Amino acid sequence: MSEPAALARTGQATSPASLSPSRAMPRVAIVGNPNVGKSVLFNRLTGAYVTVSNYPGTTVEVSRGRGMIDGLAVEVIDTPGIYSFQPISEEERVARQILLTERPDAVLHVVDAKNLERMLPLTFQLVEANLNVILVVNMVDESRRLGIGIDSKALAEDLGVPVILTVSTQKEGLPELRRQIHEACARIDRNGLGNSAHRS
Ligand SMILES: Nc1nc2c(ncn2[C@@H]2O[C@H](COP(=O)(O)OP(=O)(O)O)[C@@H](O)[C@H]2O)c(=O)[nH]1
Ligand SMILES: [Mg+2]
Repeated sequence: MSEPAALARTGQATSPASLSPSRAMPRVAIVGNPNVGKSVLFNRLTGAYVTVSNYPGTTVEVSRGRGMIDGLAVEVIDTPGIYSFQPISEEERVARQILLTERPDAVLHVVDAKNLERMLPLTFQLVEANLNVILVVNMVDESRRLGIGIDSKALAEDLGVPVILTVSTQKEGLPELRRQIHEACARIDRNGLGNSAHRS
């Protein structure tokens, strides 16, 4: 088989398969615990042009794809599942590497609505790392069934980041999430020095 990582790094903007790591395109990273719906969301946000490759020097697989978010072409990265931003496992090291070296314009922290409290410490860690976090509270179909109510407005105020309730499998909440991603990516100065200051 051909080497997808090499393809992804050719940087030829004309080739649909080339998802160059340059800043030419806004970048959106999906992070969170295993089994919260990251890959379902990744598939919802990306189209046919997806590459899966081992992160350099590791056996950890990372998927990258291109998505059109309300008319804006973005690169979307599905990062390996992590429990903490302090790296213990190889997956956590790779996820941290991606977030710190690729400085995504938006970081979608996907959490399971049924276990929200247990997952919020990671949200705090990501915010502390100065990342442009959007909290995606997924699987609200299941939390509803359990009678768990989630006040996304209050949560957004407490955290200081946008909070979107979703059922990724049914596309519920995705129009609002797209709006938030578009806003996060559109406000980045493409000609400037990147996005390091957007949480100041
Ligand atoms: N009920 C429900 N199941 C979901 C939702 N999102 C994802 N899932 C399911 O949760 C499982 C894990 O999803 P996946 O995207 O592989 O999680 P990942 O490990 O975070 O990438 C799969 O069986 C999905 O179909 C959701 O919003 N509601
Ligand atoms: Mg996955």
